[in-house]
Amino acid sequence: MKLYSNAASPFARKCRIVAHELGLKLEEIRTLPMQDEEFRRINPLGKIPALVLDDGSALIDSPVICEYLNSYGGGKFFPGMNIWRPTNGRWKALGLQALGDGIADAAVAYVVEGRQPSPNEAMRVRHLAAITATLDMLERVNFAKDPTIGEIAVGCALGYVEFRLPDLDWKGSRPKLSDWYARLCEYPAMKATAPAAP
Ligand SMILES: N[C@@H](CCC(=O)N[C@@H](CS)C(=O)NCC(=O)O)C(=O)O
Repeated sequence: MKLYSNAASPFARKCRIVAHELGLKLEEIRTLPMQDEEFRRINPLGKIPALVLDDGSALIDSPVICEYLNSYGGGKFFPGMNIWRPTNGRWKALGLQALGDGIADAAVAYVVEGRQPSPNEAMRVRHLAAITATLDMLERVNFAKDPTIGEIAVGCALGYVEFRLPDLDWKGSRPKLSDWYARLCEYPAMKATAPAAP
């Protein structure tokens, strides 16, 4: 299996963590999607990550890829259904994944906008508001002891914020979240996939 990714992407990192935890070998193909029009032959949306399977078919979007890798490797990152308690099991994990991915989406958009010749500051303020309000919400979350895809997505989003928005002091006013994140960062899969310049 080939994973189109780069070392900075919080979305690709989710896939790399799931693969690492399940002992799955991924051939990583590094790309800068904004400068690689050829890559649209694999993902017409032009976004990483994309996973190309051995039969040549491609999966896109990190939630889909992570769920595929989880099934393929017999993992437990996507808990079972529990229709009676949406704050438990699968729905909690998927809800947390949406929050983590949402922070990552806003943070990537914030960074990309900041690199424009004339950044739209109103848009950047809006992205920042999404990030800080979601961090406030996460301060009130009880995370699972055994990380699910939700904890992985939140961890990758926080890692990206730390890497690309180092001046955002999010830890001081969110002690519970920052302690939990520090513990999560001790996992070998987190250490092996720390973000770096692409
Ligand atoms: N929903 C997608 C988001 C992927 C995404 O936004 N990837 C960024 C890199 S971190 C990208 O490829 N951006 C290129 C572009 O938007 O043209 C996922 O979860 O995989």
